[in-house]
Parts: sequence; structure tokens; C-alpha cells
Amino acid sequence: MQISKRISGTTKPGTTKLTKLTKRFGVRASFLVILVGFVVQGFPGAWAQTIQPRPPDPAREKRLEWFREAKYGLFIHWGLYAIPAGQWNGKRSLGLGEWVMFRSTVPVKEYEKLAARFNPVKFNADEWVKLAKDAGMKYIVITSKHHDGFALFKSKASAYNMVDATPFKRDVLKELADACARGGIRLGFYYSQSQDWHEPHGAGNTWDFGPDDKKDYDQYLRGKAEPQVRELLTGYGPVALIWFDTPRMMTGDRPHRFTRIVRELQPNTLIDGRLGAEGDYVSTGDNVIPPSASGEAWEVPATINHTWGYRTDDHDWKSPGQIAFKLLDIVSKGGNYLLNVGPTAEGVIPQPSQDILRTVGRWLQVNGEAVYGAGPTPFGEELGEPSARGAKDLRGDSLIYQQIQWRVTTKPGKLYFTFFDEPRAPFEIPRIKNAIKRAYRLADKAPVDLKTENGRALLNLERPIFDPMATVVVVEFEGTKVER
Ligand code: FHN
Repeated sequence: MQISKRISGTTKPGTTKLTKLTKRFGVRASFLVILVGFVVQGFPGAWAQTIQPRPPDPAREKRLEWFREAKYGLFIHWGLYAIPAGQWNGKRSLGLGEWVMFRSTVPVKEYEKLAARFNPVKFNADEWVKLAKDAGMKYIVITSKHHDGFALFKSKASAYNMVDATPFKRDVLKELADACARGGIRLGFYYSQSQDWHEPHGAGNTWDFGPDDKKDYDQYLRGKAEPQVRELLTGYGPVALIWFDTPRMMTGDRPHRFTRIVRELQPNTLIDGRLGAEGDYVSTGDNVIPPSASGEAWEVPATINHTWGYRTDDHDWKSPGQIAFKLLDIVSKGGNYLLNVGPTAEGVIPQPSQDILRTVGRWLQVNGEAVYGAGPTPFGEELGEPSARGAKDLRGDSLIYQQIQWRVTTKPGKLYFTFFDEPRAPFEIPRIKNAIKRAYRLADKAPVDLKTENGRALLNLERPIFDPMATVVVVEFEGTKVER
């Protein structure tokens, strides 16, 4: 069957690696599935698809040091919406699990009742942290308050929170913060600053409260959102980042008021790219991997199936091979991968998510040197090429015919070639002026046959390929930076 080559926002018909990965890791992938993905998920927001360079800022670079090293993080979407899990009153509610209140236009008075049923007795913060670590992830970002307005933490600004409104009565963010501190992993908070469907003056709930342009939006911001961001930055130890989202009505001074709160309370905390004012790094659209590399810091928020918040009916998991490819694709373009899980109402991260993440984590234990702290490709031809006819996708971006055979990341004096398929024999290393010293497999340090013919450096890899998920070959060269 012919399938789309749309793995990261590019399309080309033809049998692809996706099919092979699918065969290897047993996850169904077809054009139909990809199509359903778009229907379920909708097209991503209007965030930058190509990362524009920004003027240098040494203070920002300092804040970003850990982020550039980390590369891979765990996103957690968890809240009341895990109870209906994609259904309302016995009817399937289409779209993202966490959007059930909006999609089924549930009145606040009805939706609020979920809080009395939220009793996630299987929640164990240490287990979540252990999963992130086993997965090779270096930071966690959790929804402290999503668009439904319910806070997962004890809040003086709104009683609609985990401690005051549920039978569970535990501050799960506090428990997670403590577990992260014990486990040595950074923690950041997602906070929906604009949309709050619970509040008469928050954005988004027009079925209870009428049109947004008639609302006293600053009343909501000053009465709930700003105090809650202060609470997050004072009660939970060092906060790695605040992940703002969907910046509606963020005009004038409004986004800057949030920036000032963050800088005043925790100057090292990063701000993502969806505040409505410039953040510390660029956030791409959901699941959107830009076509080319950038020296700017950026991050892709991404789903492991098609929803963020738990849905009982979404079993279309990406395979470990697909996740590994996306991770290397992103890192080779200079970005970070923030990959999501949606725990159940009992507080359990779905087993398929756990298994997939741990499989990639085992690969990273052996091959992580090619990922953590690694710089982007010095080449670019391996990524693909734009449509010769200037074709555009539905967002208006140029269509890229993506190549998926290999990616390369860098460290001083080293190139890490990650092969997702058996390369042509011999594989020609793109031309560089630096002398090449040696080549070896990262996993077991076994030398790889390297020869030079007419100024071309050639690698001979054994067949079948050493690791069917991905095989990394390190090429060491003279000097620290590639000269072309
Ligand atoms: O509307 C949200 C969505 O529920 C989810 O939180 C994603 C994650 O990036 N952000 C928004 C849509 O882009």
C-alpha cells in the first residue's frame, strides 16, 4: 500500500520507513490512520513552522543551558477530563480528551461535578518520575491548570482545585515536585493563561458566559491567573519552566505582566513560546517538526497517540521506532522533544505509553551520547528537499520531501550518524574539509570500516544493520567544528 511520507509535516507518496518501522514494532500505520490523526487532532495553531533567528541575549542563553542539554522531556496532561475520557453522557465527544467540556458544551455547573469524583488512588509521583527517567527524559512538564480551569494544586486564588474540591485532597503538584527533587529531574508547569472555561471572565466559555469580547478579561487575569502563577512559583521549589498556551486576548501589557511575575519570583525559570510575548524559546505547533535546522532554542510538543488528555478510544500509539526517529530528527535540527502522556482518572499512565517510552529509553541508555547536549547537523541534505514545483501544504508552508534514512548530530570533534535503515554500501560521508580520524559504533565501540577514495570518505556498515531501531556511528575528525 502506498502511504504518505508525512512523518513530520512533509508529504510524498511511496513506500517508506514508516511501513518498515510499523512492521518491526507492530504498530499499524496507514494513510487512513494519518488522516484520522488530523481529524481527531485538528491542524496545529499558527505558531512558527520555520524558526527565525533572534538577536543574541546572554541572560537568556544562560537560562537555556540546561534546556539545550536536556533535549527530551515528558509532557503530562492530567485533570478532571480523565474521568469522561472522551465521552459525555454516553456519547462520544470528538476531538482531544482535554477538550471534552468545550466540544460537548458542558455547562460549568455540570462539569464541576467531576471534581467530587476525582479520586486517583493509584497516583504515585515517584512512579511517574521513574518512568520519565527510564525513558531517558530529562524534564517533566505537567498541566497545573488546563483550559477547563481546574487546578491540580492547592490554590488560595480558586477553590476549584485538587485539594479543596476533590475527595483525594492531596496536592499532586507538591508530591510531584518532591519526587522530582528526589529523582534529580526538572519540573515545569503548563498553565493555560487565557482560556479558562470555568470563569465568567476567562476566555473560551461562550455557552455559559457569552462572547469573549464582552468579558472583563483583566478581572480574570488579576483575580485568578496571575495569583496562581505566583503560587506555582513560590510553593513548589525551583520551577524549570512555565508552559503558557493558546495566547488569546494577550494584548498590550497582559503577557508582560506574566513575564514580570516569572522574572521577579524565579529569574531562572524559562518561559515557553506561547505566552503572547517573546518567550525564552520557540514552541512549534503541536506535533510540528520544522523542515530545517536552527541555532535558536525550540521545542515540539507532541502526542504519543492523537490526544493529550486520556481518551479510552485512542489506541493508535506511535511505535518506539517512530519516536526514536522523531527524537533524532528534532535534535539534528537543534530542538527539544516534549512527548506527552495522558494518565487515567485513577492516576495511571497507560501501559502502552509506558512500554513505548521505556523501549526508547533502553536505546537511549546505549546511544544517548548522540542526543543529550548534541548540536544540530552541519549538513542538511539528509533532511529532504523542497518540492521542485513549489507545492505547499495546507498551512501554506513549502512541502518538503523528507528523507528518513539517517540523521546526524554533533559534538566537538565528533559527528554522530544515526541510521534508521541500512545505508547504501558504502555510505558516503558528506564532504568536509577536516581530516577524518576514525569511525566506530556508539553502542559497542566496534570500529567501522572507513576508507577514502578520490577525496570521498566512505563507511562500510555490516548487513543486516546492527540495531534495527537505529544504529549510531561516531565519526571523529580533526578540530572541533566541521568545516565545509
Ligand atoms: O488546546 C491545547 C491542547 O489541549 C494541548 O494542551 C496542546 C499542547 O500543546 N496545546 C493546545 C493546542 O495547541
